[in-house]
Amino acid sequence: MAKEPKRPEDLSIWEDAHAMIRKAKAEGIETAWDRLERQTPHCKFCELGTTCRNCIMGPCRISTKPDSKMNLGVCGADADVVVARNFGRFIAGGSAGHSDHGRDLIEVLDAIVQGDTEHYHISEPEKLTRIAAEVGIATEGRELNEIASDLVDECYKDFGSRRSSLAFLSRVPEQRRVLWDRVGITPRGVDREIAEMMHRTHMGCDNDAPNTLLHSARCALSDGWGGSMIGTELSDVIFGTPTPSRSVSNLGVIKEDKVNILVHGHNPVVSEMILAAARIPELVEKAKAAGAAGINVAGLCCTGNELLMRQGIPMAGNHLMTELAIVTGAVESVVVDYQCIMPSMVTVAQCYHTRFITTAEKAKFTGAMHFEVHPHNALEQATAIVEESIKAYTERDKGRVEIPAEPVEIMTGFSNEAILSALGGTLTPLIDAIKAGKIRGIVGIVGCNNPKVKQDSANVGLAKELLKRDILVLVTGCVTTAAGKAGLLVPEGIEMAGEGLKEVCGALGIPPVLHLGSCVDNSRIMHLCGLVAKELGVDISDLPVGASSPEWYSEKAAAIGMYAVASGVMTHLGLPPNILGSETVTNIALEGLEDIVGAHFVVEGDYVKAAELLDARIRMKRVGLGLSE
Ligand code: SF4
Ligand code: MSK
Repeated sequence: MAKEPKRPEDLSIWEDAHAMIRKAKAEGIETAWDRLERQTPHCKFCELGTTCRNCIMGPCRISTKPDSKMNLGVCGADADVVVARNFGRFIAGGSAGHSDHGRDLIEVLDAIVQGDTEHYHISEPEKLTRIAAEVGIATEGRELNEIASDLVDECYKDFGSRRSSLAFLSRVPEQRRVLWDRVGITPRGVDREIAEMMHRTHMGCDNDAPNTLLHSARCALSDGWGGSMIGTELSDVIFGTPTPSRSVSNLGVIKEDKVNILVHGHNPVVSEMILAAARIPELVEKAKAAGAAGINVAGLCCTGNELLMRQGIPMAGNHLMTELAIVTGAVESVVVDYQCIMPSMVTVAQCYHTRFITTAEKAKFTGAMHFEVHPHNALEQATAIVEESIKAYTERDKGRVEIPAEPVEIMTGFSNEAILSALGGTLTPLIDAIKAGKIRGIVGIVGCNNPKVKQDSANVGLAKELLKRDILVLVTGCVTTAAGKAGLLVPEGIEMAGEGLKEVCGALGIPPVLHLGSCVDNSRIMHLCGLVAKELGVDISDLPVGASSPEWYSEKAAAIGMYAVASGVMTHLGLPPNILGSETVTNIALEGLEDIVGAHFVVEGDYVKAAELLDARIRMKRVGLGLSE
């Protein structure tokens, strides 16, 4: 019997998504959910992580059945080796994504220092000087440009292989640094750890699964405390440190009477310029002359998060809303940089008047319009993109427009600096609230959507479960829009929190779920953990904290999970990585890492059970600190 097609209500918890899935179906447009159905069931070997394509004596499929004749690859690699190598390369891919993003920010700061750009500026001299001092650069009595130049050099050095440890490890508690040294996973250089992972996983190198896994931890640490952290900090220096502000979210932020430009990807370098161009009065006049009421820039995924955090622009949606946003028929252009951009969006855009515009030399899409953006031409290119979007508006088919929701209010902008300022300049009120049990613990819920999970059911469900237990929730990435749409990113959200959390957030006038930014901004959460641990004189693994990625899909999310665990934070994943074909690797991830780095992964698809596991961990850590459960 043919399988019943899934109803939109089974695919997502959101009405705006349901409406657009129906519209897409009616208009013959396919989405990720349709393609997932056709890809299911997936290859079992790949799901278990036991396929290897690392040389052409293969490809090999390693059977996990004990009596199989196929339990070794041609070279003799067994399931443990193959799974560990595949997982290592997966983590290296994620670390490379975040860190190459970080490098792009160094290049922009370098262009500012060299006078090679008129479009970007140092907008936070105080932060630049502060982080320069933090990494050991002399700042007293020096010109800002000299300090910036030295900071650029320091950051570039973090990518190379001349160092024994990264500059921002000064933010890591001493106990943890000693542990990393003892285990041999102190990250030395971002590019070095990534390149070494590729080397180790070449045929005939690291054929000891636990050893390969340790290097994946080192590789991920170079992302979390290196590439990502540089990305976050330099973005703040160039575009401003986020401060709390209000905005709105869901597909209702797309405006029927405006030229709608959606920015998508991760890096603020392009999207900030698009926003600047959209505010140029002559371009606004051009849009009006074309019959629109103005120009509306809204965000998707993490570049949206970057602009939301700093500029308060509205958020149209997260990962699984990206195709659906175009289906509204009211999007003039989707302007992308890189990462998490489904190639299918080119096709969806072609079904409408929508321009799909790429901007990065390293992320071109066949069939897209390409306006390459560099520091020296950024505003000119952004202006041309906005002009193209205005032209697209004149081609919009008004009969196909459907905007399915009213926007929901959200609050954003909780950088660590903003959190400290809300607390009166010191962590003491937060620590006191933790000690008193009003905030029993803190969990970062981060990451993506995955069509294998009903969209945002677990992202929102887990957040609500934790709030009830007086656990403060921090969000980044695509969980942001989920939490926002669920009403958790406004101060009124405290009604869904337990009494203690309600009291603390109510007194501060903040939401019970705080938005800390984009995927690279998970480094803010790591930094915050470091600050709290140092203040208490303990290791990060002693803190009543946890991490979770309930609906993750990407290599980058795995890298985030790995650096969280290696930093001492137990991390929940809603779906397993492709490692289950090796008992050794699975056992190390789920248990063994606890003995090595003081934290481990848990995999649990049921968000209520996941909340219980995180809660149990928090209880254990509280008792360890001599606090009430
Ligand atoms: Fe097969 Fe070994 Fe080559 Fe992998 S490295 S494809 S297991 S022969
Ligand atoms: S965009 S990595 S889908 S969070 Fe950062 Fe969202 Fe996950 Fe991409």
